[in-house]
Amino acid sequence: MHAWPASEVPALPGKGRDLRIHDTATDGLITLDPGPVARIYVCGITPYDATHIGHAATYNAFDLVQRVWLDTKRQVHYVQNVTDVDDPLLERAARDDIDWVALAEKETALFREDMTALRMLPPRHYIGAVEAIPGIVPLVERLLASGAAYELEGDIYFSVEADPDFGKVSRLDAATMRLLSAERGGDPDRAGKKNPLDPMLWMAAREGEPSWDGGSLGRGRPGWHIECVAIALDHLGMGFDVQGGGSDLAFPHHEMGASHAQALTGEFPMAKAYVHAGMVALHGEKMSKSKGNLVFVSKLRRDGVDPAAIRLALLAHHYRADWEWTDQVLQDAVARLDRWRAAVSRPDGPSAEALVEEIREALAHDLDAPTALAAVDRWAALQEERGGTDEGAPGVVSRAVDALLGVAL
Ligand code: 5CA
Ligand code: ZN
Repeated sequence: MHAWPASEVPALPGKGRDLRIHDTATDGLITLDPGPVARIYVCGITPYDATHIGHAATYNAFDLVQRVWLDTKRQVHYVQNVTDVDDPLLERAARDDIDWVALAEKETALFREDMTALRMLPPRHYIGAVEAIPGIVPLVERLLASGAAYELEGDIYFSVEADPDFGKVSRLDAATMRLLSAERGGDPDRAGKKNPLDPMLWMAAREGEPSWDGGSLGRGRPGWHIECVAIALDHLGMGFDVQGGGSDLAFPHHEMGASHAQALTGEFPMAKAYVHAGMVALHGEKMSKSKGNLVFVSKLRRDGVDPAAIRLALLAHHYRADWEWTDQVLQDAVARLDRWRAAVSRPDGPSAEALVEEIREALAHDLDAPTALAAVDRWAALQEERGGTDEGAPGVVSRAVDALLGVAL
C-alpha cells in the first residue's frame, strides 16, 4: 500500500551524534551502531478509528529516531505495517454496519493525512496485513513443521515453550503476562492450549468473517504477531536496529514477535533495541479507541489548530513518559510556536551554532525532546530580549528545528 509524501529534511552544517536509546529488553541505554543504512520497524495502526494524540505521540518518537539517524548522514530503511484485518476492526465494522474494507481504507487515508500534516517522515515500505498474507502462510507452515506450532480445532497456535528466550523482551512475571495476554488480544482461558500464553498464528475461517487461502493451513486469517514478524523479516531481515511502538506493545506483541522470529531463525533478538513510548492519557485514563476518551489529530486540525503546534505539544513530553493531554498542553505549544516564529522572522540574531549542537546532543541522548525545546526557548528569549548580529542565524535555527524536530517555523 502507498505511504504518504515526505516533507523535505534540510541538511544542517556538521554532523549529528550516534543515538543512545532505551532498550526494553535490557532496561538500559544502548548506543546503536547501525552502519550506513539504519533499519527500523514501527508497528502501525489498526485502522478502525481516527488517529488520536496517543498514536501521534508514539509515531513522533520514532520520527525523531529517523531524524537523528538522517543527521548522522545515514540512510534510513523504515518499515511500518497496517493491521488492516483483526478482531477490533471487524467488530467496529459490524457495530456500525459498514464494510470492514471500506472502514480500514477510510481510516488509513485519514492517518496518512494526519501524518503528512504533522511532518512525520513516511516509511519506505507501508504494508497491510492482508497484502502480507502470502508471506505469512509459509512462516506458519515452517513453525508447524519444526514443532514450534500446533493445531487446535483448526486454529494454529505458537508454542511459547519452543523459544528458550521467551520473556526476554518484556521481562514480566507469569501472572502479569497472563493478565496482559487477556487484555491485549490473547485468549489465555481457551481450553486445550499447551500454554495459556500461546498466541494464535492462523485463525481458521469463521462464519461471516473474511478469510484467505492459507495453503496447507486451510482458509483463515493471520494472527497479529506473525503479521509484524513476516513484514519485518521480509523487508528488513533479522537483527534490525529498532522495533518500536507504544509501551502497551512490549507484551504480548513484541515479546511474541521476538519468539516467532527466534523459532524461525534460531536467533534472538529480532531487533537490537526494543523501544517503547509512554502512554498518553485523557481525563486520567489511557487514551484508547476501546474506551473512547480520545482527542483526534484530524479534529484539532479541523478546528484550525496548526499541526506544528500539535507537534510541539507532543515534543514537550519525553517519549518514555506517560503523560496527560489537556487544553493547557496545547495552549503552551501554541504560545511556544508563536515565540519561535517571531524569533526566526528577523534576518539576524544570536549565534545558532551552539544551539544546533545542544539539540543534537539532547536528541541523541534517548530522544530528549523537552531538553531540545528548552534550548530553543533560550535562544528565542535571547533574540527577543537583546537580538544579535549573527546574520542568517534565524535561518539556521529554523532549518535545525525543521530537520531535527519536524516543526516548520
Ligand atoms: N496495529 C497494532 C500494532 S501492529 C496496534 O497496536 N495498533 S493501534 O492502532 O492500536 O496502535 C498504534 C500505535 O499507537 C501502537 O504503537 C500503540 O502502542 C500506540 N498507542 C495506542 N494508544 C496510545 C496512547 N494512548 N498513547 C501512546 N501510544 C498509544
Ligand atoms: Zn506490530
